[in-house]
Amino acid sequence: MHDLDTTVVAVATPPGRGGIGCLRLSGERSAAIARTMFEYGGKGPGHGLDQGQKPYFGRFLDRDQAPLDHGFLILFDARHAYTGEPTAELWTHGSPAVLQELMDTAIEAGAVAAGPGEFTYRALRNGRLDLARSEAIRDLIEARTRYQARVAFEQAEGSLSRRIAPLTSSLEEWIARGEAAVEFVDESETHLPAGRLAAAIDETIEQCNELVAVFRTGRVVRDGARLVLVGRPNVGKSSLFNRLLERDRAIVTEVAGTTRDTLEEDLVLDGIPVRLIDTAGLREVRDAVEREGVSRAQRALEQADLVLFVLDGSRETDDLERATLTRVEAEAARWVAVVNKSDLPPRAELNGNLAVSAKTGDGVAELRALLREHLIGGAPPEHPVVTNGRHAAALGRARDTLTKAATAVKEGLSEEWVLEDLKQARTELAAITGAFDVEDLYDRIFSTFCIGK
Ligand SMILES: Nc1nc2c(ncn2[C@@H]2O[C@H](COP(=O)(O)OP(=O)(O)OP(=O)(O)O)[C@@H](O)[C@H]2O)c(=O)[nH]1
Ligand SMILES: [Mg+2]
Repeated sequence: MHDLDTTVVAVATPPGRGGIGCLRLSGERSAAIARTMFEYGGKGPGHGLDQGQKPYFGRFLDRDQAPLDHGFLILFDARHAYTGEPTAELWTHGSPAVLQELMDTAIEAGAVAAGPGEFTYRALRNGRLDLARSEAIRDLIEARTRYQARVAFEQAEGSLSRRIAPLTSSLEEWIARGEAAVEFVDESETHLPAGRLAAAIDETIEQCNELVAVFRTGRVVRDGARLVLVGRPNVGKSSLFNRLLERDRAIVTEVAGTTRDTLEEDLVLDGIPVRLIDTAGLREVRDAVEREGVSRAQRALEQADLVLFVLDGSRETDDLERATLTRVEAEAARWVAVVNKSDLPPRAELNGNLAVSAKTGDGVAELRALLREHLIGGAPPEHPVVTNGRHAAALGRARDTLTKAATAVKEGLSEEWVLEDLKQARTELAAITGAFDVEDLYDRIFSTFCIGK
């Protein structure tokens, strides 16, 4: 991959049949190759076409120059193309046979089959996108919900890159000053003003911290969350599971201990993909099956992004329930309680918890809102700009290195020391947007793209 001198070709539309399919070429020879495969106005291949980004309607020709399909050819010059190099798009009918034949024809004419993400990689190398924005394009393609798509789109438009840029440029400036200070060590006016440097570092640390904190919810937006229903037997976990899924998935009976295994289903909660997990009621076990069920529930509890602790409002709280709560408090990363069976006369204290009825559906809309709030904060004030673990990890490392630098400044250590840390922090931040040429990083990232993008 990554020989930029070639002209690459790929089918950009997904595999399978559809109304329309698109074959895309990028590279210096893309127009020349596309012209040999296209006949416009019955005047022979390539006649009368210019690079004007307008669609020409005509016939696509196969390897033997026989007409195979009709459709549109669009030629883009480098300035107007996604990849920043001459591009041709062939819009055919969405027939895998036609697309395959045209792909082979293009290859015979000198194009090379594109690897995953190769078009976006070219866009990056030609300065059309930075790395964070390229990754956002991948996230946009992979988005399962409108909310995810919107967050990814904002990042593709540069929402994260705009936050990183001032941090890197402030570091650059201090690095330049630091280098001057080291170089002209005898000239006192080049010494770094420790107070201002310390303030600048602290400010950058704070910004990194803010962005790392965003990732706590940002991660959930991009990758989804594990939401686990936990509680003592018979409180209505499976009933709530079914209610949230809006279908009759789990077995519900009046017998305590109905659910024995964990059950997992996907659910979209106001745009956030959620893996919803029903578990066996936590209790003293009587046999091996129950023991396994309870230990699976326990594991699910530990791995949850959020635990929904279900109580039964129609029964007095007892020791078992208190023991279950203690367990949830100790082991769940985050949890929220809900009191079920609000349609029955209440016996237990609500203690400010939300009351719902899995039976009638009362309070379930409020429950959804509550869960969303616990997963990604309240009504979306601003979309999270950090949703990608790679970015969060780099920000965390930059912050840690800057913390070292701040200590060095405060302890009056030599400028060389501070400089090393500043440079390392800059490298970490720059790797987010790919401002440095890091081939192996590119390889890792672009291999996760689909072909044709
Ligand atoms: N009145 C009323 N009954 C409910 C409600 N939710 C559940 N139930 C009943 O409570 C009993 C237990 O419900 P399940 O959903 O099986 O409870 P569970 O917590 O999954 O129980 P285990 O799987 O045994 O741990 C059933 O008889 C349900 O019909 C509710 O909101 N109101
Ligand atoms: Mg159950």
